[in-house]
Amino acid sequence: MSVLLRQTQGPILTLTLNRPETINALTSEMLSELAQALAKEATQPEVRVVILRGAGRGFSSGQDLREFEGKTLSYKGHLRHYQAVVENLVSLEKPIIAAIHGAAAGAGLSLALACDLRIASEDAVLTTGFSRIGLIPDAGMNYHLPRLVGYARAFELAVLSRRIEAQEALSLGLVNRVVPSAAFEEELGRLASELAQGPTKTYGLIKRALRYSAQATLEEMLEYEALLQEVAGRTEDHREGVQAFYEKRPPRYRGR
Ligand code: T3D
Repeated sequence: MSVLLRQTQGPILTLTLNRPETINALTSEMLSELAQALAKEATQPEVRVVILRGAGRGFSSGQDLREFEGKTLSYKGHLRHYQAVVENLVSLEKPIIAAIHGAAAGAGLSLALACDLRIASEDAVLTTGFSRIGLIPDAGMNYHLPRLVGYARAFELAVLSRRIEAQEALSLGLVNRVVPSAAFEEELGRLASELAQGPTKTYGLIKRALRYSAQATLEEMLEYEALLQEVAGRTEDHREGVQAFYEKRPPRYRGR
C-alpha cells in the first residue's frame, strides 16, 4: 500500500498520508510522494480544491522519529523534503484544506499550517512538539505560526509544546472551524464542494495576494492588487459572475 493515497472525486483531489500504524509519521518517501502529487495531480486543471488528511486515527504525528535511528542525520539535507512540500502547498493556486482529526504534531502540524484552511474534528489535538525533543520548529512553522497567532502565542506554543484541544485551537486561530466528530466527513465534503464550485482562478489570485501581503508594504500591496485584478478581471468566471448578477441567478463558475 502506498504511503500517500491519491483520490480524485470530480474537482476534489484528496491526498491521504497513509501510515496509520504510526499516526502517519512522515518519512522521506512520503514527503517526496506528497511533493510530487502537489506538483502533478494537484495542478491538473480539472482539480479545483485539494484536501490533505491522514488515514486512521490522526492527521500526522510529525517526522518519523525512527527513520534515522542510529544514523547521523544531516538536517539541512533532510529538510529539503519538507521544503519541497511546503513550497508546493503555498504556490499551488487552488485552495488546500487540511482536514485534521486526532493528532497533528511537529512537522505534521507544520504541513497543516501551510495549507489555506484547517477544519478540525472536535477530537483533534495539536502540538508543536519539536521542543519536546530539543529541536526548533521547522517545515515552515516559524513562518506560519506567528502569522496565525501572533509572536507571543507562537513563542509559548513553540517553547512549551503543550497539547491544544480543538476548541482552543479555534480560539487561537490555528484552525478555521471545529466540527463534531460525527459530522466531520459531511462538513469537510460540504466545504470542499463549495470551494470546488467557486472561481478557482480567482481563489488562486487571492492566495497569491494574501501570501504577498506578508512581506509587502502597503504601497507594494496596492500595486500588486492592481496587477492581480487585471488578471481576475479577464477571467471567464468574472464575466459569468457579473452576468449572473444581471440575470439574478446563481453564477456557474468553471474555474477559469
Ligand atoms: O529526527 C528528525 O528528523 C527531526 C525532525 C523532527 C520534526 C518533527 O516532526 S519533531 C516532532 C516529532 N513528533 C513527535 O514528537 C510526536 C511523537 N508522538 C506523540 O507524541 C504521540 O504519538 C501522539 C501525541 C502523536 C499520539 O499519541 P497516542 O497516544 O495517540 O499514540 P501513540 O501510542 O503514542 O502512538 C501510536 C504509534 O505511533 C506508536 O507505535 P507503537 O509503539 O504502537 O509501535 C508510536 O511509537 C508511533 N509514533 C507516534 N509518533 C511517532 C511514531 N513513530 C515514529 N515517529 C513518530 N513521530
